[in-house]
Amino acid sequence: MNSNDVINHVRGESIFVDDYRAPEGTLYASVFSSNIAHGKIKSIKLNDALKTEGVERIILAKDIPGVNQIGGIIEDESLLAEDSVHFIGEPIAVILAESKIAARLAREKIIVEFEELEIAVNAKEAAEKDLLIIPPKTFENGNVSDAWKNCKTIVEGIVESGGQEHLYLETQGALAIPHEREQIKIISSTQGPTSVQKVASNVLAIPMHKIEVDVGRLGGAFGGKEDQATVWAVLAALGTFITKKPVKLILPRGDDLNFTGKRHPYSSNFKIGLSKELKILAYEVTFYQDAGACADLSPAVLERTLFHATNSYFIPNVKATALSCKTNLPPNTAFRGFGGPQGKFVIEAAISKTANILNINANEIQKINLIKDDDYFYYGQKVKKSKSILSWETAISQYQFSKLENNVKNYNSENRMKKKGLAIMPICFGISFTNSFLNQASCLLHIYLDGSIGISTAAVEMGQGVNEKIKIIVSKILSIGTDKIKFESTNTSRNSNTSPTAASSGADLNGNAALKASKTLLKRLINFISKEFDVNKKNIIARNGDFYHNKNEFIISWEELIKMAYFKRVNLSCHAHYSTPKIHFDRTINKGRPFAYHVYGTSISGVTLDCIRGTYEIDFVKVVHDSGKTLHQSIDRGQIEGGIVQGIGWLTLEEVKYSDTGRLLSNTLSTYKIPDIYSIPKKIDINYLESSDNRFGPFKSKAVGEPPLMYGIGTYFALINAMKAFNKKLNFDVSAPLTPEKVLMNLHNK
Ligand code: LUZ
Ligand code: MOS
Repeated sequence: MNSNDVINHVRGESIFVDDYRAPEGTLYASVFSSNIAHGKIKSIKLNDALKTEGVERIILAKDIPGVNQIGGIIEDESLLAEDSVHFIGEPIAVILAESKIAARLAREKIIVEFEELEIAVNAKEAAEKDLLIIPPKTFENGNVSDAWKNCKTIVEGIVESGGQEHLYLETQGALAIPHEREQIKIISSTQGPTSVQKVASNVLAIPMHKIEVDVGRLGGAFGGKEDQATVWAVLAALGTFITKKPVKLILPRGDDLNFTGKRHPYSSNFKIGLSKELKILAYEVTFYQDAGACADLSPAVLERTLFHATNSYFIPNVKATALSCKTNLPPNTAFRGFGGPQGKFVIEAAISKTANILNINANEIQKINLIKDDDYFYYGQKVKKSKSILSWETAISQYQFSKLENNVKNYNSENRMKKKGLAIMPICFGISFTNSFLNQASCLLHIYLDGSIGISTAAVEMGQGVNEKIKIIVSKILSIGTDKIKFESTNTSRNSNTSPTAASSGADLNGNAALKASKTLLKRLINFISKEFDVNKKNIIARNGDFYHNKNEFIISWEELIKMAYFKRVNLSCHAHYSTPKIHFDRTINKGRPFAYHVYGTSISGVTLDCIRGTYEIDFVKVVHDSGKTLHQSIDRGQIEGGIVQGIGWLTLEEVKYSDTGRLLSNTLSTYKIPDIYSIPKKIDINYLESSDNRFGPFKSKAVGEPPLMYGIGTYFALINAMKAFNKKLNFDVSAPLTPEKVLMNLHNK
């Protein structure tokens, strides 16, 4: 977020989709959805609803002119249910009315008769019934079955991790506006404008060039708008296509919570084997992913779980299998980390359980297994410029770990009903979309007559500060102030065929495209100066908006140069495209080099547990983070702090609960608890481990969006360690989230 954004956000002046003033004649949409989790639709009665005052039209599946299909990876999801429904919240009808109230009132009057069918509401149950989204996937290296006999210690266990609600401040929504000749402009709160454009084109049976998707900014997304913003945008466009009127569709918070998918819950079985020296020799794991009722992004999420199954550790023999299980819940989707956190949580649980059995600290196992340069990740990528050991050792010394350990020991021997716990969490996260083709971006840069600049990239600003980072890049190349640069909205007419802003790579990909565009323009301008002023272009430099020759001989100011270049008919615009070099992955053998690079880091979490109440406080999270050369320290700090808190929330407080009939129970903010000012860590220390060896990031920066979320995993194990200090017989197959209720039940378990 740039400083202008901060001020405008605080003043409430920033424009989100619902803030666009509705054009005259706008219709408001309300979505009627299934209230059973699986069944056949026997009849739909609209009569009473249609009679509601102000209702213009109710749209059903049969009104769709093109294909009734929105599935991105697999075509298994209809826009509007036709004959059957597969989860509670599946859209069936869209009411269009003159006011929001009228649309909502009419919705109450729609009557649908169902014939209910059997449902599955958890992953392992679905797997037993063979309800899979795709065939099981296995990544393998070495030979686990041979390795067990060399292991001194073998430990098996089960690990559960729960879902997580994105809870972006701005709910899902879109405004569709008709133009002449069947053209439609969609203003959407989406991370993926091109997905919206493509799906709308299929659903409306019109070519993509007739649909313009525009994204100003999002009030948060966290992956929840990577794929799942599309349905609402396309429903609005469908309403516009049919009525020829503008349609605004904004989900009220309750609908948003009930209708949309979340982070995937996982249930996993592991087996880990260690040598006498605590080297992990073999690791076998099976992940059961709860995909919900349709594929959505689940196969890609599943794959990232496999990529991150070994976290920051080198393990010579690994067999990891993952099943994407089809349940009757809203389709689960991208969420910061994209399956990576679920994979890392299991290996950390395996290490924690093993340490408990061996009566040692988990960090003794963690430390000697950290991956280092010239090792290979088990999917075949060679390790280069690893910061795993460096960040670990820096954290240990910088934060005086042995002193922290002694504090805990002393506190625990002096207090009977209060216990402290400590844990270290190393992270290692691969940067790039795992589908190589998505790693591309573009930028359109205009220099206007007065020297001001307008820039538009494929990146979507969602509060993560990508636009400010790109401004810094352009300003550095052109040597002009960021105040001269304005960011345009993300728009499919300016940048086409865009990848979603996701996978932590928005600033890398779009920043590199902007870097290319600015360099091209700078070169053009320098050539122009060289010709006009008859000076050697090698001796021309740009500095603070002016151009100099031989270091200090002033030639011309930026403004004068631009004016002059215009009159001499120099092209002052540039469009550039960037694609990440050297990445590939072969899915026939599941080996390759899928990631441009990895982001590493180490955190130390400390907690204090009240063993009478089961409540806890997080005393601190201390981090050494592999930041490369950061483009903007406070933006990166915001990402790291937010990631830590969101990771802690996922594993401690946040409990997504469905009933046996597939109904979301935690569907309000009084029943779904996210971290607040009282439950966040008392202290977050961040030490940037700077380096300048990342040639894939603009100006040697590194991606920062997702990796810090996984520091939160350390806090979970700090809690486990505090519980262990109280109850030596603690059952280690406990699952996340570790809510105070769950802590209390387990603390006093014999
Ligand atoms: N989306 C995607 C992602 O399509 N592929 C990825 O690898 C990914 N990773 C993180 C977040 N979104
Ligand atoms: Mo994301 S989970 O990078 O949208």
